[in-house]
Amino acid sequence: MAIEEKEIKVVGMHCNSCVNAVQLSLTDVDGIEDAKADLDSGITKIKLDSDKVSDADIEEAVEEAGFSVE
Ligand SMILES: [Cu+2]
Repeated sequence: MAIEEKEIKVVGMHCNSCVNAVQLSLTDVDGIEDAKADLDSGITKIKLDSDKVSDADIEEAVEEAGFSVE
């Protein structure tokens, strides 16, 4: 277990439903404990277990919600 905080930039969010969709999709990933996305900046803070979650997992979850990582 290696809990870590990571920051990514999500592109394409335009309202609070988008923010929720991104956050839900991320916290759905096994090993991601928390995700907080900021609507204006796109900056998304993720608390994760780096033994379980790779950058590719994060990108995949964001893309599943319909957005992309910059
Ligand atoms: Cu929206």
